[in-house]
Amino acid sequence: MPQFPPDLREILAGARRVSVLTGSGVSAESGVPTFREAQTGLWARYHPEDLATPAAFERNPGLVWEWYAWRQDMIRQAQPNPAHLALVEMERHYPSFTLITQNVDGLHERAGSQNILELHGNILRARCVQEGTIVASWQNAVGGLPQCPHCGGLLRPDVVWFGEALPQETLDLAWHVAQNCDLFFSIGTSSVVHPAASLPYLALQNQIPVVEINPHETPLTRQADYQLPGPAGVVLPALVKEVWG
Ligand code: BV8
Repeated sequence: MPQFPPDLREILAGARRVSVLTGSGVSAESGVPTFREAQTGLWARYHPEDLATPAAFERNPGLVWEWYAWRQDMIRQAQPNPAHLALVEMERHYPSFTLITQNVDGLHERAGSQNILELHGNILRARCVQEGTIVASWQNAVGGLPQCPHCGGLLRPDVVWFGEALPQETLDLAWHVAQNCDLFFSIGTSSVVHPAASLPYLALQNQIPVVEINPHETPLTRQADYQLPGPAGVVLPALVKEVWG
């Protein structure tokens, strides 16, 4: 059972408005490889930054769809883990709780979290390249690529690729809650992908306590007020138990 700094318990118990930023480390214990690890086996020769881009899709939509189909299958078989469930429990204890996620796996929603901001979209949805329609299920054209059920056009994964703008309304809301909360968590993210990675710094600039949960150091670690080393699936349930029994 991890030991927590005594004052952290008071801060958690006394907080009213909590903002949480999660990255793929939160889904690691569900068996979903983190973004940097997602390159195993078949995909070892590619970098995510080379596949998750408009240029890659333009160049070879079949290859990009193969990668996403591989990830979708994995995610459909995955279950929310104790980290996701602890965040659902935490949300119940605070009058205001916003879960800002970089993850595209939908596991926070499946776990039961309510107030979620999906900064980078959702891999289980697709979007029509021609008309922008969002679909949750689709067929492939005969021997071809995922096809829009409305216009027959090409579908793409409904995620934000490198070089693409994040959904502005969602990002604006994330900016707002990062600066207007009384406690900010950064959990399971390498803190290198922007603009998401800048959110904890906004909290720090507003003298809001920042807690990082990650088994490894990140660029945020030295500036965070608290760094709880360990897997989110162990640390978060222990934190919830420590504060709320
Ligand atoms: C944009 C969806 C502009 C797709 C993803 C400023 C500075 C530097 C660079 C930039 C900048 N501004 C923009 C950029 C460029 C770029 C960027 O940040 N590049 C990086 C690589 C340097 N950003 C962009 O391109 C963004 N767009 O800025 O557009 C613009 C504006 C207007 C008009 C046009 C354009 C878009 C970024 C979004 C990219 N899409 N995902 C898909 O999933 O296929 S990003 C992808 O990587 C993930 O979604 C995630 O957000 C991101 C980072 O991954 P992490 O979640 O952190 O995962 P990672 O594997 O890196 O780390 C896992 C962590 O978990 C580790 O720390 C590990 O220790 C920890 N861990 C492991 N196990 C556990 C654990 N933690 C807890 N418990 C465990 N058990």
